[in-house]
Amino acid sequence: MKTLLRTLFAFLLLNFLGCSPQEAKNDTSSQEEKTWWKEGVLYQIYPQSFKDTDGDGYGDFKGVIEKLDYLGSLGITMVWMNPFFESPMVDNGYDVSDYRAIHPRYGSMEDFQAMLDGMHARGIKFVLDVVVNHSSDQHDWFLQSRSSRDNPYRNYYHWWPAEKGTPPYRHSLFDPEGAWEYDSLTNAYYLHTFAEQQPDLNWENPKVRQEVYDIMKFWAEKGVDGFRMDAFQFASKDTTWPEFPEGHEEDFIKWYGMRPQLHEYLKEMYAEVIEPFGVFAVAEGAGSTFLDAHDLVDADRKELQMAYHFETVDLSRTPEGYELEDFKNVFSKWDSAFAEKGWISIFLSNHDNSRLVNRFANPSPEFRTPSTQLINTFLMSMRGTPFTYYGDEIGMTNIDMPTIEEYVDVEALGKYQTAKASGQDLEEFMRILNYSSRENGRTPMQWDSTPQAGFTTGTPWMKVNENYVEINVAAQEEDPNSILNHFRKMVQVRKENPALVYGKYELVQKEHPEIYAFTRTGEGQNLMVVLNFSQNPSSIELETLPTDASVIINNYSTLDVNGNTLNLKPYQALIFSVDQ
Ligand code: TEU
Repeated sequence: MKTLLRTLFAFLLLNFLGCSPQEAKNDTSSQEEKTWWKEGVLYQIYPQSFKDTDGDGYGDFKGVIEKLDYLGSLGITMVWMNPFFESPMVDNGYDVSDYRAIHPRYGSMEDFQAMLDGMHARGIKFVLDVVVNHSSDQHDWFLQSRSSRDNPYRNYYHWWPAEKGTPPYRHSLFDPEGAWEYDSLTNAYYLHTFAEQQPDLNWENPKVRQEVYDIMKFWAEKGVDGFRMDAFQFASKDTTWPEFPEGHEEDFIKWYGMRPQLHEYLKEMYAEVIEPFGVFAVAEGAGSTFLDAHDLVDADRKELQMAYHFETVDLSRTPEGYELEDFKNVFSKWDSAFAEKGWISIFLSNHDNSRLVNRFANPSPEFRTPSTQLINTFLMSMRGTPFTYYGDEIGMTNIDMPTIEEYVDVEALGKYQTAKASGQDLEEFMRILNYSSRENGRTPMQWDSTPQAGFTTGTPWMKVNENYVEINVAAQEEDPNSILNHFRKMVQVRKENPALVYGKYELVQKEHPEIYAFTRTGEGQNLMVVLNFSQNPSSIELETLPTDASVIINNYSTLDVNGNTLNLKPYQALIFSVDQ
């Protein structure tokens, strides 16, 4: 039902924009400027889980330095690293207490510089996570702000004096008690969209905005190439403080985020930082309409360069999984909307989600390899910059955490409290949490089959997945047909075939229940991508069939063509040139 409503909504919007999805797709004449961030492949590193070199159980910069050649060998061209700044770590670093200092667990500023230089030497650009919708409650700005009502930093945050009564209820994404927190020190409430230790910065205050630009300049001067703007849709909010309407948690952004001022702030940021430093910026979130998304990223807007939407990950939040039809619809719809103008990223997993394999592929031992290869083929074949998450290049899977006591994530704990307070079936809640929690995506990188997967010599901050003996980088290096080596091939294929970056996307046999087939045409190429999303063999009739000579990628060693029919093995993934 939800999907149906969304599809209807998107359809109405496209009409509102003056084009049907079909027209939008066909009109691809004037793509905007070609650039490195469109042509690149981004790899996301969750630093505390990547590689530990000092035995404290947390990944560090020296660990990334040790793995620079590995990163180079993947062929990726950008790294986005989750926050590593000074922080009390209530939300694993998304609660920053000093934006110019590095948390000691990751190393020093010299280590950071060495890591950055090492990436640059390998042609890899660096994208910094900028967490400025909120700071930590331990940031000096907040300590000052809460100290007295007339402190110069008071207006850096949103305060509600208690003599006005209780503030109108506002939903918080992490706190079951809502987004206003009472602080007895000045007898007032402060606003926090996320955890109570993450007070929202007041973007209406020009001083706050200048502080943010100065922080971005500080890092741009060190050589970072791009910024990922965390939770940025919430930076501009409705400060007439209306009551939060019940039942609207899901369209929270529509109610309280993405106010028109957001665009003014972004234009200001573009003029102050993005343009002068020649860096790029990607927003987490794309608003709630295509129009919003275009306003954020179209080149002539001079705001951001890219955005990512959540509709893909929203498809698969329960163990019941997703329907291929919905998957095709989401991607086709977004592609249509951006065929002419603007640019988006393509992502299927990140640190806020469970593992790619469990959500969009098939984790069973029999099918894990071909199905992960298939989903990575898909990721690298769409228009939009592919974002891949550490560990997905080897098919790391979810862990099993059936009881709440094992969880450390602030979001999981908050959701559990909400479920309990509202009398939900906790057994069912845990079944879904075990499948969907963010903890699944944060387990240590599985490097080899030595203890703790070669991640640390100490006790890892988060348990290593038991399957590391089987699923690890070292084992897959040895096997030319591994998920890892297929990933490498796909990165090369994307780099060598500009049609996969810029070409027009057209769905083929939309209604096929098992196969997702589409063409990518342009840049002098005419490519066909055929993916059997089923664990059973399937077939498709095509006008042009692949031959050994025209195949660009195949995750099996065989090709089965019979007359006009292409027969595919379970999770077989093919790309071939239609011209040859
Ligand atoms: O997430 C922002 C956000 O909108 C969250 O609701 C996110 O979708 C949710 O955590 C999914 O489980 C960003 C970061 O990516 C996240 O890790 C942080 O916890 C959050 O901001 C607060 O900084």
